[in-house]
Amino acid sequence: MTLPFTASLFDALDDDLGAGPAGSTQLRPIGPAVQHLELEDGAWLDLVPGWATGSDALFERLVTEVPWQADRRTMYDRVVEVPRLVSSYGAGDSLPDPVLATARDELNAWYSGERGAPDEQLFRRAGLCFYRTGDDSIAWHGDRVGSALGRDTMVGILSLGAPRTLAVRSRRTARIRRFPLGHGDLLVMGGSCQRTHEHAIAKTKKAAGPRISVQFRPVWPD
Ligand SMILES: O=C(O)CCC(=O)C(=O)O
Repeated sequence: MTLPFTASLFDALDDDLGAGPAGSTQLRPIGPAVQHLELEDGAWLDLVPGWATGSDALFERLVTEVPWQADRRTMYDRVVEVPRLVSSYGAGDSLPDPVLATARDELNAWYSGERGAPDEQLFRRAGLCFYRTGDDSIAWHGDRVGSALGRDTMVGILSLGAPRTLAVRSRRTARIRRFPLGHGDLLVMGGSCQRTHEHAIAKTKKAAGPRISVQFRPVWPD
């Protein structure tokens, strides 16, 4: 797959941040860098800007090696085409790159240790989404488990490639908060977020290069 993506376009930005050797992804310790934000009604977000550094090569491997497929999902009782590509990995599946397994393990170590997250909320599945241009997007939604099963759950998102804005909207107050996610940024949605809030990546007319979102989720019963 050929993309308008220049290697080292983003990693050059890491230089000032003391990143590791060129070409190897490093994950910063979450604790000293995490910004915690309480939203309405028991929802919260954690943000770690620049969590993964040196990720250009990882991005390129994912673009070319992941078996991307068209995305469809049920929204408002209809199955609709979602303009982006996806790939899913269940519990026990190997992830498409060892860096992603390390990322999942580091997230689980932090959230089970420092934050005392129960085992059932730890990350065991992963979904990858590929936004090819600013025309690719996902409409407002809460993740099915949180919305349909009425459970608190965590969803961890590692954003790679071109920056895109993830918007989070309270279902009760309609307040919208916008989080620009850049190359290597981590955002974790937790508490009631999937039930009491919705999130979306809107289309953008600003030139947007390709972006991959890696989402880590727990496993819940259907
Ligand atoms: O692209 C993102 O970071 C968010 C994706 C998302 O909300 C979803 O696939 O459910």
